[in-house]
Amino acid sequence: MKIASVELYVIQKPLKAPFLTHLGKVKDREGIIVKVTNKDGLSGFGEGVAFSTPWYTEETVATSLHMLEDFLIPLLQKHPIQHPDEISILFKSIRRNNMAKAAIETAIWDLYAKEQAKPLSTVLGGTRSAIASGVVVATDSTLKALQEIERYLADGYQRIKVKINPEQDYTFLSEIRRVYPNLPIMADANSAYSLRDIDRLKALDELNLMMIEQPLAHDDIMEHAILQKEIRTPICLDESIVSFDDARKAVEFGSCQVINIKVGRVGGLHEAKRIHDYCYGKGIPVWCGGMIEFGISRAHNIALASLPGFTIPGDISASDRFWEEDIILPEVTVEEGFIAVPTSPGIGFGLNEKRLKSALLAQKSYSF
Ligand code: OSB
Ligand code: MG
Repeated sequence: MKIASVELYVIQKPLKAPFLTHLGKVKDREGIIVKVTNKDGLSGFGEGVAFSTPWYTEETVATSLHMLEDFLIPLLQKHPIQHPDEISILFKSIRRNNMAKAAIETAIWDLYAKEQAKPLSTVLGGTRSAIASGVVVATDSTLKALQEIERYLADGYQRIKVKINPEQDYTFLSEIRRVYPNLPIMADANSAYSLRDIDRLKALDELNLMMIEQPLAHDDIMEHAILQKEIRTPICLDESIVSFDDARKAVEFGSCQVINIKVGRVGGLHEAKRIHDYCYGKGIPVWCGGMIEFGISRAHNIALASLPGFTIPGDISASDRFWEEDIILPEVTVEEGFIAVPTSPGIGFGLNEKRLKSALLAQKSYSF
C-alpha cells in the first residue's frame, strides 16, 4: 500500500433526540472522519467514535486528535505497510487509545479493500448478504420507551435494547414485557450496578431477557464471573472488553456468555476479527455494538457483522435512527429487519460531501 495523504475532518451534528443513560445525555454528536488516500488517488474512510467527554471510555475527540496527529499518523509516515493487519503491530508501541487507533486502521482497511476491488465484508471473511438489525431505546420514561418501541417494531427492527439502572429496572422492564410478551429484549446497564445489587439483578431473571449487558464496573472481569454464577440471564460484556486478551479471559473465567464487539473500543477491525474468530471457535455468540455513530462507522459495522459468528442482531440501526441526514450516500436503511451488505468495493458507501461540509468544525491534512 502506498499512502499519499491522510485527512482528518472534525464534525458535529445534533441527534434527532437526546440519548439518555445513567451516565449522562448525548445531544450533539462530535466525531472525526479520517480519509486515507493512496498514490493512485483511491481513498478509504474511517471514523473516530470517541465522544466529546470521557463518559463511555477514557478517550475523547480531543485525545483522539492528539493521538492521531502526534503519534499514529507519524508512525504510519515512518513505516510503510503492505497489509492493514500490520497496523495493530505498528500501533502496539502506543498504549490503549483504541478509538484513535481504530479511526485510522478502519480507513486503511477500506482503502485496502478498494485496492483489491472487493467489498470490505469479503476481505474480512464475511459470509452474510444481509445483517439482522436491532435498535436501542435510551430514555428515562416508560411511556416514551413504549412509544419508541412501537415505532421501531413497525420499522422492522428485530430486537430492542433498553438502558437500565437501579432507578429504572424491574418495573420498567416488566411493563415492556407485559406489552410485548415475546419481544427479544436486551438490557444495557453501562456499569450501573455492583455486587451488592445481586438481588436486584436476580429479580430480572423472570423477565426472559436475551441478556444483560455490562452490569458491573467498566473495567471488571472477575466480579462479573461471580455474578454470572448467581443469575440465569446471560451476561454480555461491552466496556470490559478492550482487547483480544480481555475477551479470552472473560470467556475462560465465565464472566459472560455473550460479547458485544465494538471496532472502536478494541482498537480496530483486526482485533475485532480476532475476538470474533476466538468466540466463534468457542461457541460464544457475538454481536456488533454501536456508538451513536455517523455513517462511516456504521458502514464498517455492517461489514464486520457479516462474519459468521455475529449471530445476534446488533446495535446497527438505520442512518435515520439518529440523523435527519447522515454524512454518507446512500444512507443505511433497514428493510424488513435487515440491512443489505454492500457488494461494491470497500465499505460500499460514499461520503456526502455537502453534508460533511455543513457539519465541519475543523480539517487537517498530512502528506506522506
Ligand atoms: O453501551 O452500548 C453502549 C451508545 C454509546 C455508547 C455506548 C453504548 C451506546 C448504545 C447505543 O447503547 C448504540 C447505538 O445504537 O449506536
Ligand atoms: Mg453497552
